[in-house]
Amino acid sequence: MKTAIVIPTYNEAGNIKDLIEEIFKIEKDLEIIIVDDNSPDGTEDIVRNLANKINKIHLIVRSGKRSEGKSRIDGCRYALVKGAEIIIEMDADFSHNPKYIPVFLSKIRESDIVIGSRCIPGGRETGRPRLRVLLSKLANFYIRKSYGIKNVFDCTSGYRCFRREVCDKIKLDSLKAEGPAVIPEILFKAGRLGFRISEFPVVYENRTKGVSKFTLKKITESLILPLILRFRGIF
Ligand SMILES: Nc1nc2c(ncn2[C@@H]2O[C@H](COP(=O)(O)OP(=O)(O)O)[C@@H](O)[C@H]2O)c(=O)[nH]1
Ligand SMILES: [Mg+2]
Repeated sequence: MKTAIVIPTYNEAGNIKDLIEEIFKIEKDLEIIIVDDNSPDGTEDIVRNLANKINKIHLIVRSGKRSEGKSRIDGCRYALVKGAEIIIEMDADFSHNPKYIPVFLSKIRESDIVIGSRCIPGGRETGRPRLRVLLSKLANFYIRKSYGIKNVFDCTSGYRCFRREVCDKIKLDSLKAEGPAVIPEILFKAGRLGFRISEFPVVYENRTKGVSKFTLKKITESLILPLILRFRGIF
């Protein structure tokens, strides 16, 4: 396995098959790791059927407490064990257009982390309610300031690409976040370790199938985690 794409899923039955097909249309030379949190809508069965036919598709089914953050980490851990050199992280709902995959693969040659950024010229979110976009911008601003991240504008983008050394060195077991707060947590740690981080503009499109699992609890954790880490002396 050279390049792996890690996709966390929860109730993405309407999206996952189309997304996997679309990814392989764009780039054949990669493996896809789906980390499903025991979705009640049958996402798991759809992926298992595909994985039985195509050995480049891998399914991890988690049990117990649902966690988007731990799912992302489990996916990266699996990719490392399988020997992936490059790991791309993306969502299942087509917010992250697979057309950008070749751009990640080209830009990662000169970086350790490449971020698909909504917060630099040319990048943005479309189709989302204005309030959600505003909330996401404010949260990103606050998280960036509270972690003291200076050289990255979109700290909460879950559409990004790493070299395996990044996942090796940040010690995945030490990450605290349960939800998407793990995204800036990883970035902060990688920045502190001196990894080279770059961004290029992407347009996020709002999902057309399935529903968002974004909750007040997730945003609260994203806002509080930097303070907890600071309090514990982690930075
Ligand atoms: N495994 C797993 N994936 C999740 C969970 N919550 C959300 N996801 C996935 O994480 C990605 C982002 O979630 P989404 O609902 O689109 O959040 P939004 O884009 O912030 O509205 C999607 O691929 C979801 O299916 C969870 O609890 N477990
Ligand atoms: Mg989404």
